[in-house]
Amino acid sequence: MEKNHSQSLMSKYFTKEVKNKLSGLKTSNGFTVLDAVRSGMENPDSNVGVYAGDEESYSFFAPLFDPIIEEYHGYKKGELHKTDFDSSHIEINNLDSEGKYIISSRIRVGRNLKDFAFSPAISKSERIVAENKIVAALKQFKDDLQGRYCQLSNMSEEIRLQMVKDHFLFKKGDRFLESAGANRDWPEGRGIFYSNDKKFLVWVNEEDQLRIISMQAGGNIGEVFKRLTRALDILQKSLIFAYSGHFGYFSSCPTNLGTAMRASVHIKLPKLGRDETNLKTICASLNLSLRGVHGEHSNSENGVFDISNKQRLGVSETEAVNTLVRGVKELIINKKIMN
Ligand code: ADP
Ligand code: DAR
Repeated sequence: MEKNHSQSLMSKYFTKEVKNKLSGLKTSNGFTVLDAVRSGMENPDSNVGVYAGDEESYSFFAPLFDPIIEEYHGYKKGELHKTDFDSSHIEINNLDSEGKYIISSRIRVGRNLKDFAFSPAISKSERIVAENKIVAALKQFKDDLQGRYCQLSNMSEEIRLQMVKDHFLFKKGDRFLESAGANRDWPEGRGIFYSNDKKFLVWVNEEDQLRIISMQAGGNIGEVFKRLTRALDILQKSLIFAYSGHFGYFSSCPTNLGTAMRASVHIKLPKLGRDETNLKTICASLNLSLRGVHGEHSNSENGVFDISNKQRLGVSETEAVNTLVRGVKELIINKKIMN
């Protein structure tokens, strides 16, 4: 296979030796290493470039996945993942009590059902079984978490586009997911649950089988975290998630292993935002990711950016949130935003 001259972690670690070692291996879902690297091969601008088709992918193709995971998360073989949902450990609850900088706060986790193939390898029938199991579990939500589930196949294009515009619904699978095979049978078996106040959402069968999301206007990340924790406590009473002591919660993309948590703020960076390269460097120094207002691979609008924790594996949930808390504190309280 020709090296595709990209800067992705896949192109760095999918050497001829690794390819020869792993070719011919197939997981119980029929997933091969060429399936795992297809997205990065077809999209040379990928940052990572690999996806797992199932839990087995991470062990069958460890010579490829392990160095990518170590470089992305700084997490080594033999390490044990840690969990902490104790909200009292969050260092600052409201990151912007005066409402000067932060438009909205969101925390999401990814989850996949134990013994199910992930989005790149799951069959249409298995995806629908997963959807039905998840929708049944969503019916448990009461009070502020109570809401409704809408299948994408029954949603008008107008409503779908509006929900994407309002940052609630996932976009139609991007080209990275398309190449990975995650968009097969679109939109069958996919949908969104949202609470009546739209502060709690669950995406079903996007990149992972569940994306469990808590979000609200303003900077009160502590409230967002507590709502998410309550919802997870309810869901895991009836769903068993793919998990291991080393990898934490399994995800189709290795960047989302472990806590599978991305805590983000939409924040106004009027001056810093003028030099996005410099801003990206500042964020990287704070172990933060910089995205546009419509998520990954989108642009900022009117000086508003999506800033979030980069590392998800080898940190606990509260440590992931505190990375965001400290980063935002650095940006706001040290007045970097104003200079
Ligand atoms: P994910 O967070 O699930 O990895 P994306 O980065 O693509 O996926 O973001 C998904 C959607 O969530 C996008 O529409 C994005 O605008 C929205 N979003 C992310 N963070 C926030 C936030 N802090 N406030 C409001 N919307 C957000
Ligand atoms: N765009 C792919 C995936 C990177 C991480 N984002 C996810 N999983 N949504 C890339 O390799 O750049």
